[in-house]
Amino acid sequence: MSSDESVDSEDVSEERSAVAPSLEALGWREEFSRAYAEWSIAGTLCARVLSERRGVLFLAAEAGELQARVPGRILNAPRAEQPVVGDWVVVSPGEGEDPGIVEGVLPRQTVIARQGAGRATHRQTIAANVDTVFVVMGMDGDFNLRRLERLLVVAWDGGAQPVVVLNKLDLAPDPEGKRAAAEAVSAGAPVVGLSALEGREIEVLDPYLIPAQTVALIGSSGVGKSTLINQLAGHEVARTGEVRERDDRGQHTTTHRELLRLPCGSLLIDNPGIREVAGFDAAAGLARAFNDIEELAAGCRFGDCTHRQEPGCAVLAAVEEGDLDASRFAHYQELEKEQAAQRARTDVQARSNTKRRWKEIHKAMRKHPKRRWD
Ligand SMILES: Nc1nc2c(ncn2[C@@H]2O[C@H](COP(=O)(O)OP(=O)(O)O)[C@@H](O)[C@H]2O)c(=O)[nH]1
Ligand SMILES: [Mg+2]
Ligand SMILES: [Zn+2]
Repeated sequence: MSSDESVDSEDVSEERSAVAPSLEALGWREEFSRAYAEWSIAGTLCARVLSERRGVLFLAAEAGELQARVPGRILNAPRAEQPVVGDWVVVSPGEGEDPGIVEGVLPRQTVIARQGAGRATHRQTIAANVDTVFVVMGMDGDFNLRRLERLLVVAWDGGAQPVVVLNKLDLAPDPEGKRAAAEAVSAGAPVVGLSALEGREIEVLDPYLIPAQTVALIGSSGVGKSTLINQLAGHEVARTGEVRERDDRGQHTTTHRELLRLPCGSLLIDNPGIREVAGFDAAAGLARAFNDIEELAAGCRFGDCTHRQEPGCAVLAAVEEGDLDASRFAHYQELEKEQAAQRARTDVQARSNTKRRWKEIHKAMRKHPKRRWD
């Protein structure tokens, strides 16, 4: 990253904090008011998380932007309880320039979650309070219907409404064909095509860019999420391209915001953590993303039909007759298997947690033999 670019992002943040938006403009809702009313810590305020770096949050509040530290009590809590971009947090502000202290996270309306990396069994929330998810995919070599299905499962599972954004229209030899193919697997989610780089057809997003509503962009690296955000913002607010994103990690990017407010008042989340969304346990999202198959399954002769070889299977019949695409069905089965495996791993982990807790209790009992535990 060249030095003038980092200056650029400084300028942007200053501009933004000069005009402090109301909490409503930042996405505040009635539900948060109700949750906050239960907090009895005097002198606290509510703020929205713009980004998070090593236990320090960059926040937007009614009085402007501020920073706050996440205390050990919260850092040591289960991962799902830790603040992420888009969250609303309760903060005790610091004196003068000192960062504030995060007291807690208000209950989330929606989430974008993925399964933890490697053998981790916990779900990792990567963004919160998202109304709309732009599922971004390139119409170039990146175009992949199976990946699209997977991303739609993730979007729906967290409670947000997905919109499929097919980018790189300028590189697509057959954009209408791509669009039709995407529509066939999108289970009712709108599908739009545009070129973020050229700004072509960008206005197709207007209906989804609503003031005070939050849009998160998900999709593989390189599909043009940051380019799209810059195009919508009208100037460079997000870093684009592989090389610079890698630079990002090595440098002090304290002014980098993942949640941005567009001139139209809509809120956008460009989170590097949302790039890869792998292996998950997302039953609700799976059912929604493949509602065509779930509907067919209602017509199977047996209630517990696995759609493999049972007589009277309506799903297999649909594949046979060409009403259901065989590769879509195969992918559905694959995701279902993945999910069952994930659930089994989670169960094992839950059992060992219980065992560990009891061990600790027994140890404590030995230490305090006179204490009553009933
Ligand atoms: N041809 C073309 N290239 C694009 C388009 N949108 C983005 N790109 C390029 O794709 C690369 C990755 O874009 P970036 O926005 O960083 O992707 P991200 O990883 O999803 O944030 C960059 O080189 C962009 O210039 C587009 O609509 N058309
Ligand atoms: Mg990017
Ligand atoms: Zn069946």
